[in-house]
Amino acid sequence: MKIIHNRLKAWVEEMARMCGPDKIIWIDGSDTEKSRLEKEAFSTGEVIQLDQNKLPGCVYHRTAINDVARTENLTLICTKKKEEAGPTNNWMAPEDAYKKAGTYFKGAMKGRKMYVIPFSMGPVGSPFSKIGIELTDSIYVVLNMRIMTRIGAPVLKVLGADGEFTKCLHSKADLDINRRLILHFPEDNTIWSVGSGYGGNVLLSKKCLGLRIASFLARKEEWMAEHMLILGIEKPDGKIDYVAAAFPSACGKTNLAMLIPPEGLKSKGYKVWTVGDDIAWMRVDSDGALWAINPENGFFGVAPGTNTKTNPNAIKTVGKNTIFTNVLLKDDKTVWWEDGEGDAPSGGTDWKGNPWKPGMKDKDGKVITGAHPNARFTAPINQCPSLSYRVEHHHGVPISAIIFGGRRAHLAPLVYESFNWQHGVYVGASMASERTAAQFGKQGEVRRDPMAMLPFCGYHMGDYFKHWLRMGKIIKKQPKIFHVNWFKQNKDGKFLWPGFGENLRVLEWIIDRCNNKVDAVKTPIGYLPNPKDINITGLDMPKENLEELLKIDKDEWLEDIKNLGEFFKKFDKKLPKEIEKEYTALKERFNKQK
Ligand code: OXD
Ligand code: MN
Repeated sequence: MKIIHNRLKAWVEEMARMCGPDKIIWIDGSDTEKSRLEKEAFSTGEVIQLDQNKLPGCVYHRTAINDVARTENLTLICTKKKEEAGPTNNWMAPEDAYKKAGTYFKGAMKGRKMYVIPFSMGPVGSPFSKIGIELTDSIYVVLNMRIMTRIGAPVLKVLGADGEFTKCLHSKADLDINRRLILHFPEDNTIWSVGSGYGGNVLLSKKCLGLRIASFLARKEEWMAEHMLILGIEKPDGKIDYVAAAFPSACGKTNLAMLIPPEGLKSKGYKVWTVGDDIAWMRVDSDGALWAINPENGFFGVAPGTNTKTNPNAIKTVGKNTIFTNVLLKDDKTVWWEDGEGDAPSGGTDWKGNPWKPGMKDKDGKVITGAHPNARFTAPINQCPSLSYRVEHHHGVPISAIIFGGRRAHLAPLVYESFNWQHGVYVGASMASERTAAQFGKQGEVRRDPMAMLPFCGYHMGDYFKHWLRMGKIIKKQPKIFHVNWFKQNKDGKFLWPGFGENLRVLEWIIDRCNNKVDAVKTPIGYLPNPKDINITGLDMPKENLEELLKIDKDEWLEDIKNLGEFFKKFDKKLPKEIEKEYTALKERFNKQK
């Protein structure tokens, strides 16, 4: 490949001098290149080929045992001023960070190849898109980036001789957790990741560029980079409304993004179209509306828990051309994971590479799972049966509603609508989720996670709230803002709402509100549905559940508001006065209530 971009060439050479690879290989994105890389990875065992009849184009990979999830404590924002990163990010001065990581990168690629991956976030050449170049010593990373982004020669062509790009450097180095760092230099448009091989730390397009660097650029350039899925809801009359929804990790975003309408709604003609499951980049277009693209081109989804009941479209999506990471490898060279398809196989090799049988226990009597709870599939978006026809559209889709959500056993009702944009920003800022058994920490503990961006905002969250408020002034046709909670429980700890495909019934109300089709009840927290307006026909759910789901408990809310107040104190003077105002107003609305 002839490289005409001198700045790019010089940067690659400089990084190569530091990392010392034996060879530099420019990735063109072709199929021949893919076969060559796979063959090499099969020969070293980095990647294992699966049964090509049952799982055509699929491969398997195991990460190191201590390298199975994002490491937030080793993830840093490196801005000149500490204040710019804010109280919710880890920070290091750029000079110190480059120096420290530089010692880990030094010679780290000796005996290895350095792959240069040009990638586009968003459709190639779209005015919504950004270009990144990732340098890596991992074939696994190259194969993943092929699926997760649009890569290779067409991207370099758009970049031209002088285009802007995010400089992304990755090396597995020695996979030593004590020499692992995920560094973001937003002021330099640069990411350095060293010492890890886990997707969220090393597919630098995803959380690193897609959210942390992008959120920083978005503030500067007046757009929004959000941790949101995007889906289209087609009504029987053929009109499609698009929504963008933010949920903290482990709240079922991928399932919602690929939702299949329940039979009753499907037969009426409802359809759901998937645009994205994790990241939305949104801009105000010339019509004054907010338009969103999915900057990614694939899914990096959690495998355990994914089955034909929870997410049939995901199961269809991962049937070919998919990379499975840290799941159970069956003896017949297919894969399985807990709460997946069918019963556990009689045996196989677990995610650690050990022989496995169902029911095996460790020395403390704990069941050994075949797949790691954070095992993943990497699958091309165009294999999703519910794929929206607009994914390659350069301006994406117009957003009618923004939805925030969390996992709350009590407190938050099934759904409510904010009074206006400013109140909606407050609702997003007050988002929280309770820890599940799958997460580290005390179960049931409330974790505040504004807009689901706490681990992903590349700058001070107080300034981020300000940016949201400012965007409200720029967007002429503002989407309405909602909050949902699929996880409310009764006194016996049973879920009140069936969830999954049935969530479309709630989305239906949301879309009706956006199109001024239904009234709502004004409450201290926002507008709630009249119970009759949530369509529950054909749903096997006691009627009282809906009442319970729409109930607001004043004491619970006042308690939660206190907890939120403590959280907001973190932002000190940077908490916008508009958010403070909304906080006080909510308290007053409750206190005025008899
Ligand atoms: C993810 C996450 O992996 O949000 O998408 O943690
Ligand atoms: Mn995510």
